[in-house]
Amino acid sequence: MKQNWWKEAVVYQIYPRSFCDSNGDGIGDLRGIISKLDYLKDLGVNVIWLCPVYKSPNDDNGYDISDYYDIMDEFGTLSDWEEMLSDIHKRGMKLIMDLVVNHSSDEHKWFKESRSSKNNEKRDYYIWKKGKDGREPSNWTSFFTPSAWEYDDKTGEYYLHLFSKKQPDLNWENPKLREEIFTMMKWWLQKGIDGFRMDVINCISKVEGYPSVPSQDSGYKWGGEYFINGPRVHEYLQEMNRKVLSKHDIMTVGETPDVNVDDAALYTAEERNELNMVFQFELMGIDSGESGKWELKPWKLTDFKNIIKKWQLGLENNGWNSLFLNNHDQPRMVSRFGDDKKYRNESAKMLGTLVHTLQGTPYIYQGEEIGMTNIKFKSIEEYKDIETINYYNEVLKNGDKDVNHIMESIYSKGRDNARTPMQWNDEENAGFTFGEPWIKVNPNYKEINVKNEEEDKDSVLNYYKKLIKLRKENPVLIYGKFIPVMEQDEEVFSYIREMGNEKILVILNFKGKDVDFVLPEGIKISEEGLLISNYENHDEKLKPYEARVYKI
Ligand code: ISL
Ligand code: CA
Repeated sequence: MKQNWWKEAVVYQIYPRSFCDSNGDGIGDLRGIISKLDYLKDLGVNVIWLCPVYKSPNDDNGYDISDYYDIMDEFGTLSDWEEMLSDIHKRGMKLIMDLVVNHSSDEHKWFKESRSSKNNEKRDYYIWKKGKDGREPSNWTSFFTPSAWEYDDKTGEYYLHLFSKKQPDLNWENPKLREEIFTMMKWWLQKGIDGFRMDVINCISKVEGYPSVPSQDSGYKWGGEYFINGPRVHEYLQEMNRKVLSKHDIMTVGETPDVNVDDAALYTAEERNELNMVFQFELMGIDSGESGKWELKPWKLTDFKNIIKKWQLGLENNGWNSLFLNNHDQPRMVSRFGDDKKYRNESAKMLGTLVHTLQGTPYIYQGEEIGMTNIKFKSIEEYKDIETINYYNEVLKNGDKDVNHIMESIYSKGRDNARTPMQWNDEENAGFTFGEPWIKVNPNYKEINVKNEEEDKDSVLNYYKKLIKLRKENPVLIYGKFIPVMEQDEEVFSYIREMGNEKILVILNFKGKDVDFVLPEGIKISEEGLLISNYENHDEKLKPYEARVYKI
């Protein structure tokens, strides 16, 4: 298998608004990040993925960009950004920026021109359509709002927005718009960045005419079949690669909701000259019901294992996997897939062991490395995320659920779970800010914080440092073949990683109780072969959430 630096890297995702506030306005910023680069270097990460820091009205916390060439006021200045990049490079780390080009903010100058008149030269930078019978051009729902179309009475037409109405979709059919995007990407690459994470990049091509989803009623319907992995998406990405990406030794990861393994191979197979890897959300959907993430559904370990096996084998020699169980849109993994009460320490370590012993590039989301957990705010007023607030208001308006039911979904799946401030120490506001934080700090910061965990040899943090080091020292964990074992076991996830005559066996107990496990025949384990574990001593049984990694 071809070796690349981005296959061997461990990536750390920073959500800047919640990472570290340097000036007391309660909002994280670039100078705050600069002050924590030694912490990241010491953790052992190689690449930082920085969520959007461009100018934005923050309708969707920076995923609504009003100027791609400047830094959001709350985060600092372009010279702060340049100092941060140089400090990152000085420490031998790399920086990838978040590229949000499926849509811009409605406050972007392009949109202001586009909406000003039908014959403005930038009209077709966005997607405008007449209504039909006094209604939206099609019955698509958006990710965040009932309709994906917003009426603009200035010119009497609707514009498309797959997300909030302040996030109008850019029209990738327009070659002039594509050139504008490529020019902007080159400008950032000239500044020395090391790649991009590309926001919902598989949504940029829509089916001609934006047709309605066939339906008997007048309600809004999910139209993903008309804009996910659309007709020209690969053409656009190959053009982007030819004109921009191929000229640099960079890393690219596409965020591609709803892709399956076969689609993913089309985006990431090396000879396709598109992207290096994608984020898939099949695993992230395992506990969602038919109607989507807010419908809570129990999950089975065998389903969890089968999804991972499918992606490990599906992209072997045919692309590359990204590996994550957390990000700024997902609940905290220890609360979702582990136990954030009795066995928080053990289950956070066990889940971290999974992510760092599979084939692919591991992504650590800020706070995951200290076992941060979900949050339960007392009232909806304390929630900040537009997706959550829109959901709450929509469901309340439709009256089909009571408030407690709605709050249960928000506690379990709301994105603010991942956006409470990073917990640095046990001082006020967890050392995140000396001002009033933009969102409440999780009250468990008193015991869950970087300072405590740096001083505790058995902390999640110190385990993560060992995990990252283990991966560096064992290329078989990066490049080795994935071979599942004990596949039908509903309690234990176990697999072998093999490369040449190197063999490593991983055993993970996903349950909060002692479980038996029977090794496949022919496999012998020994204490001297043990590479890492979240328990000191090892019996025949596995202890609650016990993880073991053996050389065999
Ligand atoms: O958030 C989700 C589920 O709760 C996802 O559906 C998510 O909205 C989708 O994967 C797209 O996410 C990306 O684009 C959004 C932005 O809100 C997310 O933060 C970003 O990760 C629009 O830019
Ligand atoms: Ca600040």
